[in-house]
Amino acid sequence: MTQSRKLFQRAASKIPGGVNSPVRAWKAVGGTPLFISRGQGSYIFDAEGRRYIDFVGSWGPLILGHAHPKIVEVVRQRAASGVTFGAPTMFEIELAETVERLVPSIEKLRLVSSGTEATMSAIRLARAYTGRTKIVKFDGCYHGHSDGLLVKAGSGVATLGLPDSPGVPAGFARETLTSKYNDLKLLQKIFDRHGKDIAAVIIEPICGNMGVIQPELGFLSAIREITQKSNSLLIFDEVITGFRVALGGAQELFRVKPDLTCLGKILGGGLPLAAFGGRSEIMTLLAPVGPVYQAGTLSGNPLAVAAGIATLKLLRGRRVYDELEAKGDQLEEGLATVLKRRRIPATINRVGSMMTLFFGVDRVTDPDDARKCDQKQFGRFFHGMLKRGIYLPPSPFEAMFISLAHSSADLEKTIDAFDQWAKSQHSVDR
Ligand code: KE4
Repeated sequence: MTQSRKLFQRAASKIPGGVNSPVRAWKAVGGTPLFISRGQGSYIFDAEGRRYIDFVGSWGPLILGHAHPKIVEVVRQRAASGVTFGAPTMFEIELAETVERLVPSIEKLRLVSSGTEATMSAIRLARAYTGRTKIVKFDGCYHGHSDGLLVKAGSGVATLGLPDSPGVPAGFARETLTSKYNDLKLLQKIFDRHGKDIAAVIIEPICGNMGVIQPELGFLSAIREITQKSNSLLIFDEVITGFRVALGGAQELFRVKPDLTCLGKILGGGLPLAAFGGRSEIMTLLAPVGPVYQAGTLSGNPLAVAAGIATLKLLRGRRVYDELEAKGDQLEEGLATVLKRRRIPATINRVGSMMTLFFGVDRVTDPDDARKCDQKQFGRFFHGMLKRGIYLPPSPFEAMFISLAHSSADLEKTIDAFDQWAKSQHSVDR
């Protein structure tokens, strides 16, 4: 029995499902999840010491790869002077000033410890600012697990096939209206009906939680107009896309300015850090200035902030996003060539260094398309690649992430492993 299997059994006796986050249990692909002992650059090592090229990157934070020497150094240094004080530190100011420079729509921000906290708090703020209660989200988008947002969520919930989660009071779900990604007509209908009660629309500007789904041309700017017209706020959940698809996130790429933005993952360089921010007149409603309560023991934690500052500094390096685009292009090109050569029906959606391969479908522009993908084939793909030393997200509804640590040779090895798996498929099919 492998070490991971032994550890998984032990874990399951103390931790529900043996994991601290559902998607890690591999329910969507079957098998026993690997227990990871360490990471280095583009690699992770399992409990037996086996090495894999890692395309999960802890679900997005590790754009620099694992154990980047500069990140390890600043965290080590900062830890030696104390890990948390529950009091303001100058480091939080430095990070806030950096983020506000990189994401101009953010005039003020508040640091929290998870993306869930960031979106939950941004929604409370939007409701307080507008005096309205309804929120619009999009089927397939996932914004963390706060009650009001677990309504047709994507990510773990979609992977587990639970359109809503038990335990969410009906009253909460009633306040959340669900629209469809890339469907402006439906959104307009929702606003025609409820416009005056809608506090905010929250959206992943590039969906990463149904696999990668790009907004169609004009979709985001049209939402901006619709919300402006109805005096509702627009919240961009850039927990994945922030600093991933551009230094200024998806709002820089698509030139659409939201009222509030949620950030996370890369912001903390892999440590627990997230943020929500936006227009000053909205943010100053937050306690202790205004009446909207929001708090957190470890918010702005010095270690996480140190890692975040160091990460953003490295991402401001020359041509970083050209490099990430080139890596993404190399991998997409290589996989697409294999799909063609081996005549495997599939489509690839990619934005920069985030990408998803959907089997059995030739176009994915919304979650309904995504759900039609061949999930069984994805499971075979996942395990076939794992066997060949490639560690992919264990769900067809997640994004693969490429980091600056992935070398061209890593990507060629990945393409080659894919070709070998694809060839083996035909012998199986025959
Ligand atoms: P956290 O609470 O997990 O830090 O962030 C929630 C969140 C918010 N917004 C977006 C767009 C997100 O993608 C997430 C979390 N993403 C998932 C996977 N896509 C994290 C992995 C997990 O749940 O274990």
